[in-house]
Amino acid sequence: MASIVTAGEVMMRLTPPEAGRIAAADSLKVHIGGAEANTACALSGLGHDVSLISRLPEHDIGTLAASSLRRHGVHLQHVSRGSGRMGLYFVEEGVSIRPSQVIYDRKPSAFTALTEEPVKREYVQGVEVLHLSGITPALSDSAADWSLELMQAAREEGVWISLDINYRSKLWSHTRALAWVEKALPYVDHCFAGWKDFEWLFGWEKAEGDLSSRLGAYYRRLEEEYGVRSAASTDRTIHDDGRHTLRGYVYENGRVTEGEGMTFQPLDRIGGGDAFAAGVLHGIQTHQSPEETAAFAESLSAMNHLVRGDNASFSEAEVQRFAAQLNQDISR
Ligand code: KDG
Repeated sequence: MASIVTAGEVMMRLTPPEAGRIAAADSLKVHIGGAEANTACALSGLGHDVSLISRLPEHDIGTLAASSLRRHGVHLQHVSRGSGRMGLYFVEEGVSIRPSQVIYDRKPSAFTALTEEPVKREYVQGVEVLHLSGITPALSDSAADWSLELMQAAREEGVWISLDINYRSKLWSHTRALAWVEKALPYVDHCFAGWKDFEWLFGWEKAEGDLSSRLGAYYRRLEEEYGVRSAASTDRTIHDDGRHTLRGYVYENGRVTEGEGMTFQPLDRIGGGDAFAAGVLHGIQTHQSPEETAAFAESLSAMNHLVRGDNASFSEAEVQRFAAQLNQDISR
């Protein structure tokens, strides 16, 4: 299994119980999340040796977050403690036709203070994979520079770099995001990006054909223009009965593989993309075929959707049992 490092802000999510309104809440359920931390938890469950680079507040809320990550087996030797707050976000869950609502309350966090310091070379020494997301550079100018510095250090150490573009329009403007992504991509070996990123963030003209052909055209452009040799995406269809179909796409050696797709009734969709990313990274690092990688990542993401909270960890055997069980049910 690979030694992997991820970097990002650990967040505390606060949710009114039973799909209640935030404005009328008298209690809030606590979950620990953060896109990169979520991927770290999932990778650790699969047996990888995973460390997180982050900073948590000195006070007890930081201790709570640290113990949640520790329970998932994520190593915290690069998680310092310091002044600054815990990044919070409030979620009002969507129900039926009522959309969900997210309110961020995260500045100035202990993590953004960390990004004002130089990157430590030891973060990336002796590791095989660095995984980042576009959320970190969105947090501040220093975080944007720090993320590039981290990638530069990783590149110099011969580390394989994965970036999940994870564009959050609530956190930064389209112009800032695109400028950063264009600087980052030359460092990147593997990119997670959806068709919306290509068509809306990059502003590329919509390619011809079905989604697989369209993504193929975008992935090839990513490779030609930025040297990014592998990529993956998810696409989600929401059915009238509330079930979701999640389909993964994996690009390797110039070829797009479309997953079979997985249909399920989600309990909690936050963090589903981070689990998909973990499944793809696992597939690549364990030399699975693109077909196996897509199927594995779809299953892991589906399982994450069936647990309340941003992250969950499952062993490889659990994911395989889940997929086998589903196939058996379908063929009966
Ligand atoms: O992908 C899930 C994340 O969005 C969530 O855990 C919180 O990192 C987070 C963010 O910034 O939205």
